[in-house]
Amino acid sequence: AKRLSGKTILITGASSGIGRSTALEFARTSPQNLRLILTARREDALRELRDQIREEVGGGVEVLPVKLDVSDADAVRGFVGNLPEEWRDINVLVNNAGLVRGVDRAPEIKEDDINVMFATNVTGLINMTQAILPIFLKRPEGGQGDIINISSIAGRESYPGGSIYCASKAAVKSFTDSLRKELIASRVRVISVDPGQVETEFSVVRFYGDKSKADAVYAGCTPLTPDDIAEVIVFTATRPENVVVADSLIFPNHQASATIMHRKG
Ligand code: NDP
Ligand code: 8X3
Repeated sequence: AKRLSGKTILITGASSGIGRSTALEFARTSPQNLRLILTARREDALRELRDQIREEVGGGVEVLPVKLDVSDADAVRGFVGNLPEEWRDINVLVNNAGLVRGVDRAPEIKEDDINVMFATNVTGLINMTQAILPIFLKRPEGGQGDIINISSIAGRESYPGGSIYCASKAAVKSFTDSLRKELIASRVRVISVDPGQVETEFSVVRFYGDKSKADAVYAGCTPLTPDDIAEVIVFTATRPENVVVADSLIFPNHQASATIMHRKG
């Protein structure tokens, strides 16, 4: 908690799932003297989360909900300039916003799904990083701050029906690895957190809102909860300054690869 004191944390995709849990976990870990900038397209959900954080930990954590579509390059470019002055000194960027759409295989993959996945998961994440990094680079010793990118097992191992999503997460992995090398002369920490199966709205989004198809993904399994991943994210951000948890792969106990799951019954 001491290591987070006075810091400003920016989380993308904080309206649901892993991003939402991460906001709560930061607040619980450092209930005094913390600022959270919570962003997503659904502003109502962000305001509800702000109220929940206030109720749980009190006023020691200040929360600023900001509507932001990471796939809107102009919005991302103007993002920092539109923040109130006292919120601009960001220390930790959690690039979590992301999504999967469909299970189609080439040549049937929908053009719109391809574009949305790349615009959000890849270009959105890169644009966010470029928008925030100048803030980090103004600090001493060549720059300071944490960039925590949420990739996936899908970025390490591709599977049929997931080619575009997997390619997008592999792109996140390559970008993250390059960035860590580019920033080697700074004190900026570049961190990759790669979850396996986590039950969130992820599969509901994948099946365009069809909850029964989403539920079937987790049949006979005990998936990770978003809180499980939030704990890892906050762990990486609370290590001593010289410790970089560069890369973590987190599975539920029944999972051993993108496609190898042990299902009960
Ligand atoms: P959820 O669908 O529950 O949450 C996704 C979040 O991303 C939402 O808050 C959503 O907010 C936000 N988001 C989506 N598109 C945009 C956009 N264009 N601009 C801003 N925010 C956006 O899924 P998860 O919590 O599971 O997903 C979080 C991250 O974790 C993603 O990057 C995902 O790829 C990754 N991941 C998930 C795994 C899983 O099994 N669930 C496994 C491995 C990685 P809103 O709709 O309000 O904009
Ligand atoms: C989500 C994990 O394997 O369902 O990133 O695509 S997977």
